[in-house]
Amino acid sequence: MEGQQWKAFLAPYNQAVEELKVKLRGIRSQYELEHSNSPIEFVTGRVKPIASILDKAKRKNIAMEDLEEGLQDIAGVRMMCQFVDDIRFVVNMLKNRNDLEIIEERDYITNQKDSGYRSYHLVARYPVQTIAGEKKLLVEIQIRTLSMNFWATIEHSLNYKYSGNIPDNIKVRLKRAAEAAYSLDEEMSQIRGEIQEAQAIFSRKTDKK
Ligand code: 0O2
Repeated sequence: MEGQQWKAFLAPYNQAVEELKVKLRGIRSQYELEHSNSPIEFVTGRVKPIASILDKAKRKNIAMEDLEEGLQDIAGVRMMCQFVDDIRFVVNMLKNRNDLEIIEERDYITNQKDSGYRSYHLVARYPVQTIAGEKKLLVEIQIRTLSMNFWATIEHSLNYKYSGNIPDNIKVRLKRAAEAAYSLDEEMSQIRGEIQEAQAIFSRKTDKK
């Protein structure tokens, strides 16, 4: 594909990511309006860079004409939660939306990856309206706690730095860090009630200012 063709190919994916960021951030604002604790802490999104699309297509043996169906994460949205239990809640909320059709789920929380990676992945079909009509695209939504996100972000950059071959001594550290991240989630879940009460008081206070 040439530069202009890539631009045209990626445009609806950009639109999907931008739309979903607004819509999913809206959930948090609605909770804030009602003064209740939001199950979502923050939302990010990105369109996969062309170089990563090409790398992944090569690695998975996907032909260029099959990219739309073969690569499920060209459009990616990430939703961060404070507590592990919020993830299940957010997943159900997404399943009940009528602007998304969930077609696949990957639970890397129950089934942690060997690397130590934990996160809940949903693949959805999402319709964008273009001047040529409606286009249904695949988007990947990753839902994780702040602690899972911290670990994954760092591991991702180390993987990049070492081109996928992280030295063994660092791998061991990362495994330990993954266990620590897991414990952090466990500990926070134990005092969830306390934390949420404190946050509710704090948000009422800052509202008055
Ligand atoms: P990026 O830069 O995040 O876009 P595969 O890529 O073969 O492992 P598949 O079938 O595409 O997997 O789907 P999966 O596993 O649901 O999603 C892959 C994405 O999940 C990755 O995207 C990462 O975002 C995240 N992920 C999966 N495993 C790991 C891991 O061990 N560590 C980290 N940090 N992230 C992980 P990409 O394409 O790798 O890159």
